[in-house]
Amino acid sequence: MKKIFLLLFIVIINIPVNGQGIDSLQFIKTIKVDGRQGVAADKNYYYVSGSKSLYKYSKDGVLIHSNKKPFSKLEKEANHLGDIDCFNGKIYAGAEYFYDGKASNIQIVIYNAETLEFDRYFSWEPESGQQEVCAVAVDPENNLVWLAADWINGSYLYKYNLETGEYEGKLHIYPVPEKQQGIKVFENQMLITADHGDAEFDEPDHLYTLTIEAGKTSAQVSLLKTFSNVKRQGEIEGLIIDPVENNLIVHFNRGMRVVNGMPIGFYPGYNEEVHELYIYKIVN
Ligand SMILES: [Ca+2]
Ligand SMILES: [Ca+2]
Repeated sequence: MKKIFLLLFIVIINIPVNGQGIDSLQFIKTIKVDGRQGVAADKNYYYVSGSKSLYKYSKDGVLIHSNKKPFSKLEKEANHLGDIDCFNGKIYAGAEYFYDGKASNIQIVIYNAETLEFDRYFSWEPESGQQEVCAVAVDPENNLVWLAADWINGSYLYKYNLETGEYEGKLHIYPVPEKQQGIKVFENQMLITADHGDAEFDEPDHLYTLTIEAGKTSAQVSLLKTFSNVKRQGEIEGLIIDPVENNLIVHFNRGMRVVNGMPIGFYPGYNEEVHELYIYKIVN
């Protein structure tokens, strides 16, 4: 009897909790936006990042405000923004100076969500081994800001103190989603978008998840969603959870042919790249 009880106990504590916050997603609508990199949200607004711009939208898609010079007040030169997050009236962005296939000046740049103006920044720790930045996610529960890297080596997520900006270590993730583009902390999960579906062959992109556990140096990644039903396969980018509506919002680009990372024109029926937010209801 004792043995059976022990066995049962082991089985129960080993049930994987990956994806526990999201059982399924119901598509609601899309909203067309400017900016091809990422998305954030607060109570009243959506925020979208372009490579060199920030936009603020009402939740029905009306442009409220933009900042077309997000690097003008930086101490350390940057020329690229990735996916963004929003916390406590601030927009957190991963920025870098990208030139000739190499990134430098990796930094977490913090903007005022009301004005989209520069507020302050945290510099990256080069000893971490991080070689570029594609996304940032705020994790108030663990007092962290997480950085993701996709281009050279996506094996780790990097942790910085939310208050001081001090580097606090990295999390080894496996198997590694290829071409990571966005991250978001939701409950005790880290959600990761990966642009590894090749639009040339109509392949879908994916959403992954892992469980954040304090003190663990590694985490197993699980598939959460395959985006088969988008208007046209393209590039998945950043993501966010709407804190009021409990919606998942995923940013996609479509229409531009991108081969080996280089734009080479448009697919039939397109004369510009379309940037959209896909909005899904989270069903627990
Ligand atoms: Ca985001
Ligand atoms: Ca893709």
